[in-house]
Amino acid sequence: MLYHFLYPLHTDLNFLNVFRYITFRSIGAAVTAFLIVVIFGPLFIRTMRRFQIGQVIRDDGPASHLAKQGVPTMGGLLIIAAITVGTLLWARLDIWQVWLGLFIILFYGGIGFVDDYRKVKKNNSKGLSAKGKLILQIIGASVVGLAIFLHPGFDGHLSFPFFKNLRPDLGWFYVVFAVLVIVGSSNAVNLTDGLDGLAAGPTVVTAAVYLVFSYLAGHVVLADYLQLPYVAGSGELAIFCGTIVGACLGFLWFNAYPAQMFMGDVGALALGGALGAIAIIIKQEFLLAIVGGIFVMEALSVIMQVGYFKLTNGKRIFLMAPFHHHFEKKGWHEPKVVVRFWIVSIILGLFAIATLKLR
Ligand code: 57M
Repeated sequence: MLYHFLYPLHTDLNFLNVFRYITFRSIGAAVTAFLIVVIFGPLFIRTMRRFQIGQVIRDDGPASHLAKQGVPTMGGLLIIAAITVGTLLWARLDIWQVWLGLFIILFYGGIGFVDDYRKVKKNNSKGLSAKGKLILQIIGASVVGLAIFLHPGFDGHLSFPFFKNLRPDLGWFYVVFAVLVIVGSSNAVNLTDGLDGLAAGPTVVTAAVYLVFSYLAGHVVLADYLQLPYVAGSGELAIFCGTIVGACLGFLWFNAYPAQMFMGDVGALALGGALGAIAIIIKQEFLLAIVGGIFVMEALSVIMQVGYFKLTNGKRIFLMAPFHHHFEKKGWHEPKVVVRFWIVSIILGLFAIATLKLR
C-alpha cells in the first residue's frame, strides 16, 4: 500500500524513491511484523489467560510437558495478523503472487483456528478430525496450484539444486505436485511444533532463505546469471517472506523457553502452508527439502515410527516420535534440543544459499 501511495510522490520528494526497492520494503515489512507481535504480545497473552484459552497437555508425552498445562495458545493469530498487515503495507498489491501468499496463510490459519478452538472449547487435545483437516488442506493447496497452472505465464518445469539441466515438465500434474508440497510442508511444520521455539526458529531461517531466492527469482538479470527460473513478479514475495521472518522473531520473544505462549495449529499450519506455497510460486520446490530439513526429518521420524510400530505390533525406532521427543526422553534438557535443532537449521540455510553457486 505504501508503495502505491508514496512512490508516485518521488518526483517531488526525491527520498520517496526508496519505496521502489524490494530490499528496503522487505526490511520495512520484517520490522513492522516484528513490532506488531512484540507490542501486542503481552496484551494477547493477558487476554488469552483471561478467557482461559490455554493448552491442554496430553498425559502420554514427556513428563516435563505437564508443567505447560494452560500456557496461552493460538499465538498464530498474532503471527498471521502481523504477516497480513506487514504485507498489505509494504508489498505491491497489483502482484497476484502476493495475494496467493496471503490467501494460503489465511486459509490454513482458518483450518488451524477451527482445530484449536474445538480443542480449547472441548477442553481436550483432540480438535478437527485428521481426515477433515487433510481435506481442507488439499482444497486450499489446490486453489494455489490451479491459480499458478491457469496463469498465462505457467511453467510446469521443475528445478533442482545442483542439476541445472534437469528440468522435467510436469504439465497439469504440477497442480497435484503443488498440493503435495504445500500440504506436506504445513503438516511437517505442525509436527515440529512440539517444543518451545522449535518451529519458529527454523521457520525464520527458511523464510529468510526464501526471501533471498524470491528476490533473485523475480530479478530478470540475476535469475539469468544464477541460472534460476525467472518468475515475473515473484520479487514481491520477498516482502511476504520478510513479514514471516519478523513475525516469527517477534513470536520467539514470547515462545522462547519457558514459553509464555504457543502458536497453536492456527500458526503452525499457516506458516508451513505459506512456506510450501512460496517454494511453489518461485519454482524452488526442492530447495525446501534442504533449508527446511528439520521439518523433513521430523515428518520422516513420524512416518518411520508409525510404520514400524504398525508392522511390528508395537516396537519403536525412536524412544518417541516426532524426533524431538526422542532426545527429551534421552535426558537432553528442552532448550538444548531446540538450540541444537536451530544450529542444524542455520547450517542447512547456509547450504541452501550455497546451492546458488553449485549449479
Ligand atoms: C501437533 N502438538 C504438540 C501447541 C502447538 C502421528 C503423531 C506422531 C502426531 C503427533 C501430533 O499430534 N502432532 C501434531 C503436536 C502440542 O503443541 C500444540 O500443538 C500446536 C502445534 N500443532 O502450537 O499448541 C504440545 O507440544 C508442546 N509444545 C511446547 N512448546 C511449543 O512452543 O512445548 C508445543 C509448542 C504442547 C506442548 O506440550 O501441548 C504435541 O506434541 O502434542 N503426535 C505426537 O506428537 C505424539 N507422538 C506420539 O504419539 N508418538 C508415538 C507414535 C507411535 C505415533 C510414539 O512415538 O510412541 C507426542 N505428543 C504428545 N504426547 N504431546 C507424544 C505424546
